[in-house]
Amino acid sequence: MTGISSTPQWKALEADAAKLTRVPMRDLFEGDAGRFGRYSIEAAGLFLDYSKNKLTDEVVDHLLALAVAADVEGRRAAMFAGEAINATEDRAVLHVALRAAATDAYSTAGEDVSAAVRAELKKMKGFCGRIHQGVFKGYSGKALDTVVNIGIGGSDLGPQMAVAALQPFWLGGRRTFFVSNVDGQHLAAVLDEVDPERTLFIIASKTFTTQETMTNAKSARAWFLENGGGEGDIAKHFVALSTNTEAVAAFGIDKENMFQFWNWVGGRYSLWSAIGLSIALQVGFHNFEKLLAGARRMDEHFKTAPLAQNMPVMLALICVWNRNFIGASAHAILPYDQHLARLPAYLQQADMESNGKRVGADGSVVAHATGPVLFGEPGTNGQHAFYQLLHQGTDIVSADFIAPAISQRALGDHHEKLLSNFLAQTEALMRGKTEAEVRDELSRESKTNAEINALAPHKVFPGDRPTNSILMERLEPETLGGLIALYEHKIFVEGVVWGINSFDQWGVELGKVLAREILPEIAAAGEEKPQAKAHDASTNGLINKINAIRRKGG
Ligand code: G6Q
Repeated sequence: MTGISSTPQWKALEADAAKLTRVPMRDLFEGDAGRFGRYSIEAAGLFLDYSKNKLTDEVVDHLLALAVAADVEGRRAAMFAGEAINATEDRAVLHVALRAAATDAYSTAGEDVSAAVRAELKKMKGFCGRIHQGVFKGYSGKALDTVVNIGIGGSDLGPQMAVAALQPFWLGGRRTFFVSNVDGQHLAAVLDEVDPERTLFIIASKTFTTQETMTNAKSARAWFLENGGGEGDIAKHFVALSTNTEAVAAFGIDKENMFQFWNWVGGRYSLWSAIGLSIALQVGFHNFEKLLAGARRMDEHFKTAPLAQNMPVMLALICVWNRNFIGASAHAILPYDQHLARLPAYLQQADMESNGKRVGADGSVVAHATGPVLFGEPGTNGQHAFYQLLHQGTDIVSADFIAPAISQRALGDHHEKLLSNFLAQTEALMRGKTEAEVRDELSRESKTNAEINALAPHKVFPGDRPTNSILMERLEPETLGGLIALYEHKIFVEGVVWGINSFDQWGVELGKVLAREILPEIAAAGEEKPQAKAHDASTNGLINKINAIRRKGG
């Protein structure tokens, strides 16, 4: 589908966008009492209002026709059927199987995967039980109440986001830390906080070859051995989450202490697998099961709801509309819940690693824009930082506002204030403030004409900034599961429309290879190195500069 932009459905949307250029969104609301009802969907404990986008019924019809032209339904069926839709890696994409009902049977390449998933979940449940009851003990006989999850990318961002999001569900007395960066300061700071006798290290790596994770894992093991643990105690304090049994064994982790997953689970789609062990340990396995159940509800909805009432499909089509026809090059994720502070970072990977692609399935360069730049911060913090650009910048930035109607931690009128800000922002972004409104306001403040002329242009808000609002009753394991699955499927649908493979990530390889080449050129502290010559002038110059500093400072 590289040629989606030459289809009549695409052309119809271009014509729609041209027609709507001079129609302010506020006019679309005027005299259309049904707009909110027509442009909202409820599913899996979530409510989506997409009416604050520059949409008309005609646009929605054309977007749905585009989804049909791109064969969204066919590709969705192929994903659920376990076909190798990740063609460049020749892999199925079956994270939905990780949260399947006990009666579901998923398979790929003629092989049932559901039994293996259930067996691994059972193993995780048993392990969580033994840790929580203090049966699985550390080397000195103490219960393990602290977890350090060592992983990066997909083996870090998902569990870290979910553990933070579910803070009200943490089991008393338990702590979880996440170490990802190869910068030794990250691990060192965490090791300062933990007691070797009571700490379980989870080495989370699908491949078990990732430089950052292996470096951190080896340093953590060395620290453990230097701080009271013996070689024979490693099995009591180190477990692995991986698909690579041999590498896990070579690291010295007992096969019994390895929780496996499979190559049909993409890293950034893996928090539902063994990679979620840190979540289950921190909030209890029953809550991890609720997280899976929430995602399963969204899977069911995605699989069965007609396209026009399908939340992930509509969210994706709106993103396509804003990206390709309204000209939004960036998309903000704005959760109005402090516990969702890591959601923007998590979705940044999920979305940008999946849809930051420029080549279609047939290998040719696509003729249209694909994934936008994603960023975000929790509200209301972002309001005092980057919202200025959202309201009055020269670029259109679309945004998702996400909020629970009821806080898990009600405190005075904090939540009412939070929600009023959430609503005010989406209203302001949609309506804006016209010059006439600004002038009227300034004259009521008794400003002179000269003052009004000087100030008015600065106080105009163009409006027409597209937003989606996603509500839930409370942020809890089920709704979090549904929310994450919503975005997973949304990203998939966008990729289908854009004709790209959302499940590979070749773009991260080049830098990794070059870093391996450069590593031996970096001086150890105090070491004299020959001048670097193998690279471009900038890279050579920087290596030489760094080495000169390190030689003197060593
Ligand atoms: C995710 C990516 C990537 C991956 C990390 C860690 O989809 O593939 O972020 O998760 O590079 O990889 P390992 O789990 O193999 O260490």
